[in-house]
Amino acid sequence: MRTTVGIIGAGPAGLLLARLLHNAGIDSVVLESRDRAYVERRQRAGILEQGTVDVLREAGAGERMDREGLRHDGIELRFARRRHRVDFPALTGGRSVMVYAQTEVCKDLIALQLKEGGPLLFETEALAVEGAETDRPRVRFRRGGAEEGAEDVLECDYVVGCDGFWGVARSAVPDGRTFERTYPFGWLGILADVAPSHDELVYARHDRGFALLSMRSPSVSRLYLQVPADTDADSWSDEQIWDELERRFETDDDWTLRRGPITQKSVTPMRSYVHEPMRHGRLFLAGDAAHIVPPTGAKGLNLAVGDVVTLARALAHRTATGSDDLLDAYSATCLRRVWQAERFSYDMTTLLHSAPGATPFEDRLQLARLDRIASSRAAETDLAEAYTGFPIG
Ligand code: FAS
Ligand code: PHB
Repeated sequence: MRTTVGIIGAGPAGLLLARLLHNAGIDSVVLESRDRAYVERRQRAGILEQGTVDVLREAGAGERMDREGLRHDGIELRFARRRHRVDFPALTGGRSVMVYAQTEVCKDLIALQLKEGGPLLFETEALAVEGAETDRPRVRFRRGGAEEGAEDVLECDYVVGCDGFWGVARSAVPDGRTFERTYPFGWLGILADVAPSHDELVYARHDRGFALLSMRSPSVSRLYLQVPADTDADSWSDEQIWDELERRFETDDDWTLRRGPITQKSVTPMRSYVHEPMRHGRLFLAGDAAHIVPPTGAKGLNLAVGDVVTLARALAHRTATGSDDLLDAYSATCLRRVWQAERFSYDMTTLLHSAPGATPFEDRLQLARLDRIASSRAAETDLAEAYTGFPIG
């Protein structure tokens, strides 16, 4: 098989890249190890920055998002029974975010790809990237169901690793540098068939631990609880989960948490991770294949979008002008934005989670930082600008 751009992984990074390349008249092939149903059902991110919303619209993939997505103009910070709303448009000159789940973004991009785009091969596992230093890099892969050993090769001009944190592409970048922080806690996340108890997201800092109220639609709530990293989701009964959420969202007014049937629960580990560089010869890394952020800043999906927008522009520029300038600048351009998102996600995580062994002094510092955000327009603006999204390079 032969193509211009070989893309490993049909998560949001790989699917959006294929779409942007298609719109630029550049052919690509996407290899995805899982089946379509799995990719479309995998619960992950829920918040789209303004920049991501604009990119999906421009790429012709925003129609259902605009119909079913929920535009949010703010979030609520909750601490010490206090409530403080952060008004995004007022603090950022009009920017907001969209509640539209990653599952839905992937469904929309898959439908477009299968209708208009190049080959999207599900149940096709990439085994290795070879020849990244040459001008004919290859991806060795195995089709689903192929008997042991039956391998195939995709020959390309460029290969892009959009294969997430556990993918194969990153291992084809020799002597990379990695920067990592793991956290001694994770998130117990639930989906519940009950109308959200608030019309915007609520980030709660509580002595018992962090809690987040989010949503998937006017009738489906998505909520998270900070739990020890090694927690088994099934060790929490549904009642225990609702009781604990109620405690952590407590306020001085009569706000109440609606309960309902929990349809899904899982524990997500928390990690900050960056791999430098994001390019080796004709191999490029994008999204979780190169960097991971804890979800407290709602940055994961949006960073992946920023990477592939930058890469698609560079490949289109190369095709149009023959110049490698933007390709050569790809890694540095993305890493500048990645480190801002790492910083913000780390700050939000340490601001809102109670670290095991934290001293009363550290607890007071967290409350003082939150009080500062609630009483200083400068501090609030910094959070609003970061949350609604750093500019795509
Ligand atoms: P993805 O991991 O989404 O996609 C990579 C794809 O590559 C997958 O489909 C995988 O099957 C495929 N693949 C892997 N190896 C392959 C191989 N060898 N051959 C072929 N295909 C291969 N972000 C938030 O903002 N909020 C959240 O609540 C949130 N929750 C998350 C929960 C979890 C459990 C995880 C892991 C991430 C979460 N994130 C969240 C971050 C998330 O949104 C990621 O940033 C986003 O999925 C990144 O997209 P991709 O880079 O496309 O990687
Ligand atoms: C989600 O809706 O899944 C979500 C929202 C905001 C976050 C993390 C997850 O910070």
